[in-house]
Amino acid sequence: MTRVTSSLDPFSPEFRADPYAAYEELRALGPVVWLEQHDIWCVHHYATCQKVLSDYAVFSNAGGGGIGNYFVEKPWRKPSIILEVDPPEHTRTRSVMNRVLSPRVFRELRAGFEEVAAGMVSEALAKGEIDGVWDLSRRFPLKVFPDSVGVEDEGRDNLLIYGAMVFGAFGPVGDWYKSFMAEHADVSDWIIARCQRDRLAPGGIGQMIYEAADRGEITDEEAMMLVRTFLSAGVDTTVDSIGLCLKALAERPDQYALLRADPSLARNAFEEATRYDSSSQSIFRTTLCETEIEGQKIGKHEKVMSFLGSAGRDPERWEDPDTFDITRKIKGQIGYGVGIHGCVGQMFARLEGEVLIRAVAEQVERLELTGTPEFRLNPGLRGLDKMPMRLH
Ligand code: OVM
Repeated sequence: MTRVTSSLDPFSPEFRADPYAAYEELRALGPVVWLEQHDIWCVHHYATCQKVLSDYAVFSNAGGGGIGNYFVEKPWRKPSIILEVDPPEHTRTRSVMNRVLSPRVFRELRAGFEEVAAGMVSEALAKGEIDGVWDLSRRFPLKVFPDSVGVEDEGRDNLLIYGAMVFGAFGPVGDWYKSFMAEHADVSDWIIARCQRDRLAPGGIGQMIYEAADRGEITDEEAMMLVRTFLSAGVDTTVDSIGLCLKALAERPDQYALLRADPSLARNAFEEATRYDSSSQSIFRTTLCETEIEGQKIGKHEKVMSFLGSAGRDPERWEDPDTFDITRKIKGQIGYGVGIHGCVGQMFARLEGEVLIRAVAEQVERLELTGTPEFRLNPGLRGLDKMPMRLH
């Protein structure tokens, strides 16, 4: 069987301007496509994404979460000990994280999050004319997330810069990325310093990771690395998800009216936004051996890009996939990934998203976009840089 190839480049400005048109094109080509611009495979249907992401014995994470292939090239930083490892190593670190991120922790965090969200939304409302990114979707996670982990106040912008480095490294290393890394070389040091035991506030989630080290479940070095995971993947992701949810709501006044009438729809609205326009559009696996997907032979140590963003729009799985419907029965969306590597912080993200969106719904009569939202150009995440809006 000859392989199906495409010249689409998922990292190009054109693709990123409208990924959903490109996904439709890819889905029409068949279940597995070779992207000749990058010499990688991709899958873009719900069923094949699910299959690839669930089969960790063949589709490994040890080759790196981005396009870089750690089986042939050196990683830009020490690989993550949870994202970029396979079982059995993964099982141990993941269970430490799962135990720390318990339902009880989120129950305890909720009231504080609600208070912060209410305050930020009322300040934004008083301003009237806002940047939805700066005043809401960036401001809220950048406060509550480091507060919860136990990272000090000073210099928190470094979290956004580091997130941009980490997710930027998921894409091909181009000029933008090289200059960005050179400009921010010291940010990694800032982050690693904040991952140390004595820098993390008592009672926070960071300290809870070190308590697992005290119990002998992991080493101190591993605890440091797991805190690094929080500071790598915990901020930009939620900033972008909340921003995209606000954008979807602002673009669909009918949907916002439903939410305004019943703010308890906030959690479902955020879940639907994660299907409709996830901040994580793609994630990579690397084959450990020769294999086959839907009849397509794939060699050993090849990269496979799973388009989560396309899985969310697959008409074989979703009715009216291109319609943003906050009342949709949304079980099973894979915007957080799926399988053993499915986002470990997803309950954190859902809590942040629900609480902020709900606070908006409770206070704001109507959202009005006053300019075109601008996307930022990070290869690993989809999100906004600017969203001029008026709150009524
Ligand atoms: C990590 C990490 C970094 C980026 C993304 C991610 C999607 C994890 O450091 O563990 O998960």
